[in-house]
Amino acid sequence: MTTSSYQPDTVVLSALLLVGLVLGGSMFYVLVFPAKPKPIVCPSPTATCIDIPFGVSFDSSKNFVLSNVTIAAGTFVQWKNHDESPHTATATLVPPGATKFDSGELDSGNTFFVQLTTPGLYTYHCNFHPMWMRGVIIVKP
Ligand SMILES: [Cu+2]
Repeated sequence: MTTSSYQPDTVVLSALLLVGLVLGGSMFYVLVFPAKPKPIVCPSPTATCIDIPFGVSFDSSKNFVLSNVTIAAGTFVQWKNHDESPHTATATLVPPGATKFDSGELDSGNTFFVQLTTPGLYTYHCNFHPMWMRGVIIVKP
């Protein structure tokens, strides 16, 4: 009478362990370092760039550059903060059915972009300097 016992193959076990480590490691990486949206290529046929100029935090004669743009529906608008102070691009009015965008605090050198698909008139301002940092975006169908 013979007894057969199951002898796990150490190669298979090692391979499984390795796969587990790789999967676990990549999950860890994804959880700890979530992907940030990359700045889009700007300007391009599908993206309009708006600068937040240096000094706009204390110079009320400055504003978003350009502060009034017209774009095609489905294209992108990207803001870049060239100032030393944080600013925001925060929608104050959007067409019916559109979602209000808000960059949140945009620190020096950072960018924020939106894709606007609903035609109509959008207005936005900077939450920190709403008296003079005001912009308009017209989205054409
Ligand atoms: Cu501001």
